[in-house]
Amino acid sequence: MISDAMDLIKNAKKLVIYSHHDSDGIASAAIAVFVAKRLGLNYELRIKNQLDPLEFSDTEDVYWFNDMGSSKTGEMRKVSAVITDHHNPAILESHITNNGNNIYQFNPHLEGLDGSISQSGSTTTFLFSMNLLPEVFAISHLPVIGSVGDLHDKKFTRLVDMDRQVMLLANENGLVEMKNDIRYFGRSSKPISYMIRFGNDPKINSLYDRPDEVYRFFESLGIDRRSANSTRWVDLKEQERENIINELKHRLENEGGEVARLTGEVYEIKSEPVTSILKDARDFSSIINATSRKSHPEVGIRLCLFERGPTLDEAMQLYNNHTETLRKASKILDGMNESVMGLIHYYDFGSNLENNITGTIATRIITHKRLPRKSIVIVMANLEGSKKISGRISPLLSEVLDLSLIFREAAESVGGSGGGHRNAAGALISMGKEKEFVSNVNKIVEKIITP
Ligand SMILES: [Mn+2]
Repeated sequence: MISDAMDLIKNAKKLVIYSHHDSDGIASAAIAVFVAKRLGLNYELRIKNQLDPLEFSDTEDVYWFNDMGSSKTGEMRKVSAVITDHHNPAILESHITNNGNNIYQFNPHLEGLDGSISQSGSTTTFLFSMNLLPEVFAISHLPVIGSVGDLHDKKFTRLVDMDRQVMLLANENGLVEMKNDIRYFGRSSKPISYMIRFGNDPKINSLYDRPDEVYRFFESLGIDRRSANSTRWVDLKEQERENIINELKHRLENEGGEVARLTGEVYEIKSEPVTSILKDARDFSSIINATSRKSHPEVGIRLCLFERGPTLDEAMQLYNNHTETLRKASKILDGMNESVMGLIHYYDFGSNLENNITGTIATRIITHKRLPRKSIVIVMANLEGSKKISGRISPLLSEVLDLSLIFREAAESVGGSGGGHRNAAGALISMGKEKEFVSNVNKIVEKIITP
């Protein structure tokens, strides 16, 4: 089957690469582009928030869907394609031939793995590409960037399963280095004052979003306000990092926090100098994500493929714009009333939110807002005549609920579509159907969990 899928791509008159608009999708796209270029294929690239099957039905072209596609196979007609994805598949088959389709599907769910922690989209794309082009080893750092971008290191504080296998390969190839260190975001892209202030996994109540307390904390360790605002974690000396970690652990112990989650495996890009903002894989992923959200995914892809100089300048500009967009969205959120139905907390931004960041905002709410331990967050925004919906569930609930299945059912019963992962899902429905959608989600959840 793999060789048939490979032949389909190699013999394509035109290859159309579709990839998802988040960092895992951009890392996947970079791998696919690398492969297509090296094989000398005639290709075109499209980065999408979601797929509209009408866009590619019944053409001569061959499609390669990365980090997307599996949830839409039921709607595809006469499509020749390879899917390398990790979202919950609508059709659990590796070769899909109904409705005139010829689709080869590579997806961890078909192997009995949980795609939301075991194997990212970029890991799936990479594993498939190893067969197509052995030189793809040269970019084995990209699946690591994609996997941490999808938070696959969160549950076990390190990458596991296939993501881990590929990370170890990248390590053997001298591209990625793993370290045991603090797990807060921003090791190479944010000043330590920011990193400690917004570090939330684990949350330290006496410091979290308390800037004055954070400065006092650093002063007690001999780091003044100016240095705290200008020094990044990777700039600190080993001894300084150790002191800070020990002090943070003390605080966590006193507060009854999750001490064990403070440190874990982190991943660094070996070829990046220590001064580089892209040194930490998670920081790298947040920057390529921003390029895509600001409609310039090609900049992120060029970063993935080792371009620097003006490309990096452009990426940083887009990153700053994206940060500003998120800051504004958070402000709107602060002034908004949430609606509650059962375990669901939902927020309808209407046309006050760029519809490609509903997922980002939903993640922010589930991580930063003080919600009950069993919560479902739903964020909506207008998208032309439709509602774009993103959902997230708390870790405790994802043990018992699969949000991708719930969203699919709830959306389909109002004539829309939905899917995604256990803990993070999305839907697209007609405007005006949103109340019905939320109440459908609630009904399905109540059937699974008796409140
Ligand atoms: Mn993904």
